[in-house]
This record gives sequence, structure tokens and C-alpha cells, in this order.
Amino acid sequence: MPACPAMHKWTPEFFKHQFGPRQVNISHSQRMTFETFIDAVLASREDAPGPYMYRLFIGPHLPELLPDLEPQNPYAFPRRLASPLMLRPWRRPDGYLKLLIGGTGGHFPILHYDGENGHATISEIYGDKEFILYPPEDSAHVYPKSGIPNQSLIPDVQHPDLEQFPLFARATQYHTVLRPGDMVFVPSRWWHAARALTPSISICQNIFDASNWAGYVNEICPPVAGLHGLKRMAKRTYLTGLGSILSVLERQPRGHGHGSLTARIARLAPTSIVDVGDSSTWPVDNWSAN
Ligand SMILES: O=C(O)CCC(=O)C(=O)O
Ligand SMILES: [Fe+2]
Repeated sequence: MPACPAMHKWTPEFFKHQFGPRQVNISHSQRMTFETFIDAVLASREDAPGPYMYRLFIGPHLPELLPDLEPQNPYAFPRRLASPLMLRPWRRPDGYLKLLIGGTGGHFPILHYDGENGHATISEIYGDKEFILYPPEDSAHVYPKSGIPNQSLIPDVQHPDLEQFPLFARATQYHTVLRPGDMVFVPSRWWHAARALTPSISICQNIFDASNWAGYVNEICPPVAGLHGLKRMAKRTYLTGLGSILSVLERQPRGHGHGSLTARIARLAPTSIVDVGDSSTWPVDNWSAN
């Protein structure tokens, strides 16, 4: 498979020069210019880690970067989120690409599993990053926060306080180092954490298909009582029915010609970016759910 342009183009300096004065989301609470952010990334050290960007969606916020990622990684395509049959606030035809950038020692803030029962892929573009996983069976050993069950209370999984978190000693850690061109697939509900070993740039994507759909519907539309419950029930019924229809369509032959029946089916139930068609027609006004 040919490498996308990002593999030889994206460096911390590229982002600084290309987008220097642009204000961007770094985390849930931090926003700063790319210039300030990249300077902090390059100054980051093991003993004084700098900021780590994990809240910047490329489609709505830096769409000029999308061509750098083509051809997109077929194994990271968000599948059902890209279907035009998907409810609008959750539709992600642009690939649901999230940019992750950190300097040496910078890290994703917390051991967690992704919300909405999503599978995830993290593809490394520049630099090296340590990636750690724990299986769902270890959930009781990683001390989920009460009220936020997909986030662990353990602040640093590489140096845990075993007096405070004794059950963590029983958890099985899977460990890898991602280098440019590597991708890790994180199945739904697998706990994970990441730490940059050098300045690091990667892409994260969430995937939804038949294997995690029921859990997805339960998470975005949990049943509720009362009048609200009726609206919720209608949404659940739609999404559950959509899942059944997409399961059938996804098994049909794929066709990419214009107007053919197989091409139209492929567009309704896309399993790769090729099925989606002309990217210039993608809606960009549908990001409220984030
Ligand atoms: O920083 C990373 O590589 C992990 C990102 C991640 O897990 C997420 O965005 O949910
Ligand atoms: Fe994650």
C-alpha cells in the first residue's frame, strides 16, 4: 500500500510553520496557538512533560490536512459512522480522524477505554510512542472511577502505587512501541494509555461495525423512563433496525462504478473510504456531538 503524504511531510516544524497563529484545541480544557503548542512539544522532557494534543478533529478543524492522509488506512475506516443512513449528529463521513501530538514524556492523560463502545486505531506518523493495553477482563483491577467507568483512577500505570491500588498487580499488561507506519488496533472496552518517547504525531480513529453496534446503541441511547423515554425509544429502534440493515448490506458485493446498484449499496454501507465517494460533498456542520 502506498504511503500517504503525511508520512514524509508531517513533523512538529511543519505544523508550526503551516498553522502557527491558529488557535486549536489541545485537550478538553486547553486551547492555544499551534506555534505555542509546538514550542512546548519540542521543549517537553521525561522529567518535565509538555502538553499532549488529543482533542483536534481534522475534518472540521483542519480539513486542508485531509489530502495528506490519502489513501486512508483501510483498516481504520469508521465504517457505520460514515453511512448516510446514520443519524446526522453522529455521522462521520470524513473518517473521524483525530490528531494526536506530544513531545518526549508527553502522554494521553489517563488509562481509559473509548466511549460509545468504539474500537479504535492509532496510526503513528512521526516519532515513537509507547502504547499500553489491558483487556476488559482486568476492569476490576484498574480501579474505574465511580460515575466515569471508562476512566481509571490510577494516575501513572508505569509507576503505580500498589499500596493504594493493590489489585492492579493482577492486571495483564500488553505493551508495544509504535514507530512511523505502525498501527495498533484497540478492540472496544480494552483499556489503553500512550506516552510519547520522542516528539510524536499520530492519528486516532474510532470504528463501528456489526461487532460493537449493540453496545454502541446502548451507550448513546440508554433507555430512560417518562416522556423523554418515548423519543429515546424511537432513536433506539431506528439505530437497532439500521444495524440489522447495514449487517445485510455490508455483506453484499462492493462496486465502485457510478450509479451501479453495487456502488449505491456500498455508499449506504461503506466499509472503506473508497465507498464514500467524492469527499468534497461531505457535510461539515455535524460536529455538535463532540
Ligand atoms: O494518545 C494516544 O495514542 C491514545 C489516544 C486515545 O486513546 C484516544 O484518543 O482515545
Ligand atoms: Fe482511547
